Amino acid sequence: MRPPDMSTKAGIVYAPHELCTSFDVRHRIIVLFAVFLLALIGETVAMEPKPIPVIFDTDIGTDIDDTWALALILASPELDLKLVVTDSGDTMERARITAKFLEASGRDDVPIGVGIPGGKIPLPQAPWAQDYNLDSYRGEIHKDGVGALIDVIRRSDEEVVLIVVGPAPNISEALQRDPSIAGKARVVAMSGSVDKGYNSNPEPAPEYNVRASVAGSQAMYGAGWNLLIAPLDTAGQVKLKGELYRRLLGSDAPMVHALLDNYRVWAPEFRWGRYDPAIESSTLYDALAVALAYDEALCTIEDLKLEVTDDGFTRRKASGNPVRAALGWPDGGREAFEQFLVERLTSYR
Ligand SMILES: [Ca+2]
Repeated sequence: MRPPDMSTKAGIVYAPHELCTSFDVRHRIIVLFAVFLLALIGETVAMEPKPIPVIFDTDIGTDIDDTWALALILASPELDLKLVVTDSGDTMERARITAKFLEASGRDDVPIGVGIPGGKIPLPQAPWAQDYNLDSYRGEIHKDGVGALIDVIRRSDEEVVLIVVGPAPNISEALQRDPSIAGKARVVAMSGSVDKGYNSNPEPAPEYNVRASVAGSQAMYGAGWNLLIAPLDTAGQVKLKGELYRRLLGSDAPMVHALLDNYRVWAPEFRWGRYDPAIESSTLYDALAVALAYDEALCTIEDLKLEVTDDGFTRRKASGNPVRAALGWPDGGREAFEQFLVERLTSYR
């Protein structure tokens, strides 16, 4: 008498689990291997960092560098662009330029918010978008851009990064309407001039974004959130020329085409400097703020206390606001960033 759960084979007694055929064994190995592979894939996916939700607050249309910055956001898988809000001057016209550029780049799903309109500011880029009908834009257009900005921050489960590359009246208005946003967002801004001015001048200057809205900047610097600035000290040195710029000229990427078309229309209209789109870019101040939103190792960053003065300077002062500032480049850092920028833009489809 043998236990009921046992079998015999050629006179030998086997327990049921020992009766597996070679097919069963292979099957088990395949299943185990599949489970292992799935676990590996799962781990790889889990290791991929989630894109950072960002809002782009921009005075696109005046200086061309905002368009380069927007292009870098689109070409950065590290970032998830939730909203573009236009800031200062004719914000509706700026929304039209934004919409045409996003559509040309295949991203007309991105919502656009029209910011608080201000006084007359030249828009040398406007002729590029004069034939564009904003009603034809596929994505949402929010007439209250500040309200849309607040909504994105409020609804986000994660910290939102505000990339601010223009004067900041929208930001001060948003902080007034809902001061709690300062606890749910951090800011990376092209803003200020700490130890260097324009063109690497050893004397700091009232930087345009600060000077154009001193009250807005004072509110942004004083909000108590994590503020990282890309001041003229570093952002004012980014410019593409030579072989790097020629790579852009030779690119067949639709976004690069739209960018260079913009640049060619803008250059003869821009009154504050002369640039030749055939040989080099203009100074690309705003692009650095975008990249710093996901890679702070690009620059040497210092913790400072800064005061925004009524005449638009950002001066060191013991009682000033705590600000993190990208004050310098590591050795070869600027050149590496310029190369990175071109690689990102030309490989984006
Ligand atoms: Ca700008």
